[in-house]
Amino acid sequence: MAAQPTRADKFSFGLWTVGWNAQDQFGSASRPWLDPVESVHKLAELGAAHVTFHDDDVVPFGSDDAERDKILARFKGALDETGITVEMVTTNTFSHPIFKDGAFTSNDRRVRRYGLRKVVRNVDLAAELGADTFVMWGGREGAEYDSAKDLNAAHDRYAEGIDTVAAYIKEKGYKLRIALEPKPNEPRGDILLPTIGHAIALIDRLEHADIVGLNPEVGHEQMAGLNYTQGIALALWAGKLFHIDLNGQKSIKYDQDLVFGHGDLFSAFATVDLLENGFPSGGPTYDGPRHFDYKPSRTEDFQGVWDSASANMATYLLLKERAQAFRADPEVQAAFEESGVLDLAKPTLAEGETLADLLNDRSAYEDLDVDAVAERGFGFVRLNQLALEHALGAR
Ligand code: ASC
Ligand code: MN
Ligand code: MN
Ligand code: MN
Repeated sequence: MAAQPTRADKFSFGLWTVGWNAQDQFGSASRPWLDPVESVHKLAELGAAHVTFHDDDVVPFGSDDAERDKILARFKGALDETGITVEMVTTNTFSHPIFKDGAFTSNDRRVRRYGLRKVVRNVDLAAELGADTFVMWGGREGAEYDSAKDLNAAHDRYAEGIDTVAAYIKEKGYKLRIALEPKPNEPRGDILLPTIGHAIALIDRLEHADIVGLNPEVGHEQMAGLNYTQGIALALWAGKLFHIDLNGQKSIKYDQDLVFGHGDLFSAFATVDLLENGFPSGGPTYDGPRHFDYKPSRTEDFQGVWDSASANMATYLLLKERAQAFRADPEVQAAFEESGVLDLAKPTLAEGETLADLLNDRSAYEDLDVDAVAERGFGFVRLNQLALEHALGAR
């Protein structure tokens, strides 16, 4: 049995996750619309600390100002009653047909200007609700055909859009930071900024890069065949891991948005190990919310929806307990030592040593017995088996 989640665990859910009515490409909704106010109450009861949402998840697209104010007042009431806070807000720039060719990178300038207005309006709401992070998932920023986009101009417009919003955040004095969410494809044939690495490359060229980072999603990286833990490690190293979207995915296929751990479980263990325990030799750590972006499967009724919400938290807590036992095991520490895992933190050149010194060090090259050094076994398989036995609760 997993421990009961508490607010201290910082679990967070998108309202679009539990609220998804399960309409997909091939079939109509299998569940009725779920009132966000009900979701806030239910998630509070289950042990979550925060919720997140797209503007349209709470206020239907096209609502006038009076209607919007009324809906938001009721929503804030639910937050006050439960103590649930909004830690992240994001903008839906993908559902309405106006965004069929993207928002910031649509070939139609009217759409780009409209998209920017929709995003900025939502930045004000995010700040008003006290959120720390403003996510941008550019799901429609892309193309099906290589001839359809001037890709140089598209990256210019993407950067222009992000920088314009970042400048606005600074000008207003909001504490918000922007987090870009990469995804390789779906709903577009190919999406711009398909991976964590691509997004970091663009961020590095922004004028306001200091407040722009990442919100990597487990399944999105795995759809590209990539290792999620390695990806968020790069983001941490670069000081850009602002937020995370946890879920499950089974290999390279459509975006499954399964419960966390219901995809590649051993990879999820590595992710929790990094998030909870940090790198083996120290370094930057992640302190933000543990945010789930999953979809309760279309087969589920509301009981299944709430069971799946709890399953995300239970799995996370079980893996956390297992990962802590893994690191605390003296055998594991010895195996780290033996495998050179801890040695990697040592700079290759000694303190004060220059490349010229290295070039003069005959023991490093001319006199090195390369065959003898090559004989070393690293013991990674044994180390991995220790991790697996801890993950399975066998140790
Ligand atoms: C987001 C986000 C996603 C998408 C998706 C919409 O804001 O993080 O991955 O929207 O959940 O269905
Ligand atoms: Mn997804
Ligand atoms: Mn996501
Ligand atoms: Mn998603």
